Amino acid sequence: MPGSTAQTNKLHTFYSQQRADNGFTWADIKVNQPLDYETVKEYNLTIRVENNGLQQLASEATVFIMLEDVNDEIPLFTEREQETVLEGEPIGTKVTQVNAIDKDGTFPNNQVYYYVVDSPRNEGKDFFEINLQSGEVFTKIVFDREKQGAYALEVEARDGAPSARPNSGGQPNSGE
Ligand SMILES: [Ca+2]
Ligand SMILES: [Ca+2]
Ligand SMILES: [Ca+2]
Repeated sequence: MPGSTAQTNKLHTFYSQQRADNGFTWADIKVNQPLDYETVKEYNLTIRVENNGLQQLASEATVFIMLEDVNDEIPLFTEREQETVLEGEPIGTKVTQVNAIDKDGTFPNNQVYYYVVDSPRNEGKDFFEINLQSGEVFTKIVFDREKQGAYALEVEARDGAPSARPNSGGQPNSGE
């Protein structure tokens, strides 16, 4: 019986199917569509049984369904930014702090770790380092503006558990 909210099956997320087995009648509860923990975490279904007798009898029961979070959300950076650092500043000067958000509902699926992308295309990879947990970016060299005036640095955010997304090969989700 659909209720008035998504939690109580307003959207017909679940349906029941009658099945006869060994002289008993079973009601299988099935899903019509994939469930998403980040949208609805638990459901509350009312099941009604009726007989076909002369005198109609009915009874109702409530079934609670709790979803378990899987790691299906990717950490996403909240902004792209441009920062400046003065030439001649000592090594270890903080340049900026980047931030990524992972919308998964539970730890460690929503834990974010930060990395400097280790690719030859990443111009700034030898000149900056990033704090794994905080996303703070520090200098690794003393800059000389006369040598080069600007660097592009690519950073990556990974989450804390193997991905539940298709074709992920058991690696965490990552975003750049
Ligand atoms: Ca999800
Ligand atoms: Ca999830
Ligand atoms: Ca995640």
